[in-house]
Amino acid sequence: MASDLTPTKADRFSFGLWTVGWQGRDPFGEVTRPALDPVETVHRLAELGAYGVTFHDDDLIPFGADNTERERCVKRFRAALDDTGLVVPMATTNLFFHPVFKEGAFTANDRSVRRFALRKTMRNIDLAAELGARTYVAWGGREGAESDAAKDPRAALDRLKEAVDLLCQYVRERGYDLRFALEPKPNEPRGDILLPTIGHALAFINQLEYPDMVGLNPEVGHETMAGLNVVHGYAQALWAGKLFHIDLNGQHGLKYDQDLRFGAADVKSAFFLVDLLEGAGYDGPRHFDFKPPRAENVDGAWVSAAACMRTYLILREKARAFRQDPRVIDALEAAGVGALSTPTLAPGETLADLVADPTAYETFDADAAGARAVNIEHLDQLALEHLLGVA
Ligand SMILES: [Mn+2]
Repeated sequence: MASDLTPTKADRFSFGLWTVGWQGRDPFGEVTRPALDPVETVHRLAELGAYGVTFHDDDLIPFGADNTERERCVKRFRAALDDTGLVVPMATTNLFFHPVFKEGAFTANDRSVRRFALRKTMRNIDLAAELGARTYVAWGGREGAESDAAKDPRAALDRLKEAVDLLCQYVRERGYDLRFALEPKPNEPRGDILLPTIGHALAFINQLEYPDMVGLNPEVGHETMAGLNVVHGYAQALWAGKLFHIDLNGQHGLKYDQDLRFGAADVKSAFFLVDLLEGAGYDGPRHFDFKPPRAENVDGAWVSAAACMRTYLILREKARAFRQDPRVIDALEAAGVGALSTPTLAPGETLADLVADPTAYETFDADAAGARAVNIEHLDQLALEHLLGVA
């Protein structure tokens, strides 16, 4: 079992430059760690067994850099990728840090800011495509408001749709093999953010000009911050064919965005999430969007990154063992879990047949059905015991 807990490129683990590179600045304190050179990050991630690295434009190229500086940054980064074999599966735009985005980016009331945000994004899409990325994430951290008087949400959604439609058009015209993944989040840094949950984002996609090009990048912590069931959210994105990319991390309930390492908070939910992803054959990157706690030094940050991958692999082992355990197979049968996959109408049966079927209603014994055993607790306890290592 030990060898299976060593990450390899086949496991498709990826990290953002901004994760291990987070210096620990928070609203109450200065940085606690030095800046990391992206080249060093690429080498360290490769040594730890990751297969991919992702970035915001500003993680790699300082905001406002001239073309010479830009070329230099990209050249060094590309050389590190070539040296290590690491790939860039995804890239994204920083549309939140600079004060220009303080009132929004694609949905700023100021039209010139919206135009700047679009151009900044297109510029990084060019680089993403050049580096082979297949997914472009859009997290609208500043696309929101603290005042319902100061932002017309319907106009904001119009402008957000306009932006995504234009970016899709750009990708099509350039011939890039790139899809967009929207990342929902309910709040922080704005008081309230547009597209706060997976469900809101799925509904938004239906209104777009090129809905096939747009899916989701759900994040464990963000759904938890909204008080929602993470596994259900990811499952609905899968069901809709929209799970283009994932952000794995940890979050204790409805608090500020904690960005803990994967599995550090709700480990049972993490277990069932890995079970879902592996069982559904999700073949995209296992991308970690977390922040090593501010109290850690640089070495501690790398311990935190390695632990994200190790925990995923442990949970993958646990999920496999759970699914293969004969007691679990019996318990699933006893709980009728598989029966839900049988359609409610019989093969060839019509709506009229259902309406005419007395056993479905007239003679159906609802009281007896109400008294049946559902056997959920035994099954759930088996999952917990697998997770606790006593199964
Ligand atoms: Mn994220």
